[in-house]
Formats: sequence, C-alpha cells, structure tokens
Amino acid sequence: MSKTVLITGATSGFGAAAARRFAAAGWKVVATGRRAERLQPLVDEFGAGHVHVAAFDIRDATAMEAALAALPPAFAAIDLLVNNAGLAQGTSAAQHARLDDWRTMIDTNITALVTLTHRLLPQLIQQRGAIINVSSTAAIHPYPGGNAYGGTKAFVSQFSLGLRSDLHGTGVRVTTLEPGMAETEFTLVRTHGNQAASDQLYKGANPMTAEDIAEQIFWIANLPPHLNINRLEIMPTSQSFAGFQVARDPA
Ligand code: NDP
Ligand code: 8X3
Repeated sequence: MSKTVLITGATSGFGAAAARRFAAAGWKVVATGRRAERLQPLVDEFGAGHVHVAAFDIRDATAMEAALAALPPAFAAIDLLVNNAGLAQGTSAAQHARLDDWRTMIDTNITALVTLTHRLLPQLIQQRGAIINVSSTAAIHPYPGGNAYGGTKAFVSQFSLGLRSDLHGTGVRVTTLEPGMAETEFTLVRTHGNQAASDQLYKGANPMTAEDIAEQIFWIANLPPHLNINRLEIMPTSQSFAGFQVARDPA
C-alpha cells in the first residue's frame, strides 16, 4: 500500500518539487501552502486520488486543525511529515531589522512547525513514520543579516535532534535537512519582492535547484527503516565558508 506524505510549503520551491517527486513515485501527497492556485495544478497533474491539497496559513492554528480534520480517509494516516514551509524576511543587520519580520519568521519557522509536529506526533508514532524538518546552513553558520532567520533555523535543527531523542524506541525517524543556497522564491520573499536582487544573487553562482533538494528529501524518506539520517547539510559546490570578521581600532 502506498505511503502518505504531508508537505508544507508545497506552492513553491522545495515543497512543490518534493510534492511532485513523491507523487510521481506513487506516494499519496497532502500538499499545503497559502496560494491555492499553486496547489491545484498538483491535483490536475497527478489526480485527486494521489494528491490532496489544503490551502491555509500555517500560522493559523485553527485553520491548520480544520484542514487536518478534513483530510479524506485515504490521506488521513500520515507516514511522513515534511516541515518545509518557512521564510526569511530581511537582510539587514539586527539593529536595522524590522521587528515585524522577526516575528513573522518566528511564527512561521518555529511556532507553526512545532504546532503541526505536536498535532501529528501520535499518528506518526502509530505509523512508525518519519519527520523531515527543513532547516538551513544558517542554523550552523552565522552571517551578517542572518540574525533571526538563523536563530529560527537553529531552533529547527536542535528541535529535530531533541525529537529524535524523545522518539527513541518508537521507530519514528527524524532528520534535519540543512541546505545552503538554492534558487527558489526564497530570496524574492526575503527581499520583499525585489526580483533584481534575487536574480543578482543567483546569477553565475550555480546554486542548487528545488529539484536537488526534493531528491534529498525523497532519498532520506526512502532509506531502509533501520537507517536514520540525523542531519544532512548540503551546499552547491560554488558555496563555502569565509573567515571571521575583525573590527579594528582606528589607527
Ligand atoms: P519558497 O519561498 O520558494 O517556498 C516557501 C514555501 O513556504 C512556499 O510554498 C510558501 O507558500 C510556504 N509558506 C511560507 N509562509 C507560509 C505561511 N504563513 N503559511 C503557509 N505556507 C507558507 O522557498 P524555499 O522553497 O527555498 O524554502 C523552503 C524552506 O527551505 C524554507 O523553510 C526555507 O527557510 C528553507 N531553506 C531555503 C533555502 C534556499 O536557499 N532556498 C536554503 C535553506 C533552507 P505560500 O506563500 O503559498 O503560503
Ligand atoms: C537559506 C540559506 O544562506 O541564504 O536558508 O541563509 S542562506
């Protein structure tokens, strides 16, 4: 019998590519996100028996609960939760950042993620299922302007490892996936809609693609049940590390 995956943030980027990857392989897919018009093509492509879509703002716990309660019976037993919905907003240094941006990132990347995870844990245990949390290299490697975004992703990574510990003996697998630069709508969102800035960032950089990350998610999910990838950090070959910065006294 085919397994069921619930993927958040399936209207774009990693989530959309993952929804296609899993549906193409015969998984039943519950695809979520706010933009309903981006979800419907998944149903058109794979059929209502294979993809169920639910459009809601993941920060709205009531809407999330209603969407879960309304899952058709064929999609109701979730084997795999892919917590992918998330965003960065702003690239400014902390002292110039907008507090609203920080709150949006915390509400989406942390609060919504833990709410959905908490809601699905009993059935994931029952299914001996799996959780893949999409974190970021920003969780591990700080950079100027990363402030609250990196903080939210550090939470995601550490929360994942904590879940893994708590779920010891249940058979539930937990992975934190930490990608570096990938070309999606991520930078468009981060810059509040600046397409030129987004294009400039990725130009000539050979970034990863959404499909590259979807393939990693699919691979992690389809490993034999006795194997658990705890953390997977992945970057494009073109991206690496730079040294510490040093502020010097004036001469
Ligand atoms: P995209 O902007 O292309 O996709 C983000 C997805 O999250 C969209 O489907 C969006 O759906 C959804 N989302 C955002 N806010 C909400 C909300 N309030 N309610 C419901 N859904 C929401 O970016 P990516 O695919 O790149 O990002 C996916 C994840 O990967 C994020 O968690 C991001 O932090 C992480 N990541 C991205 C990297 C990159 O370089 N691209 C690198 C490392 C991690 P909608 O707007 O329709 O609601
Ligand atoms: C996105 C990767 O380096 O732009 O999570 O923060 S980065």
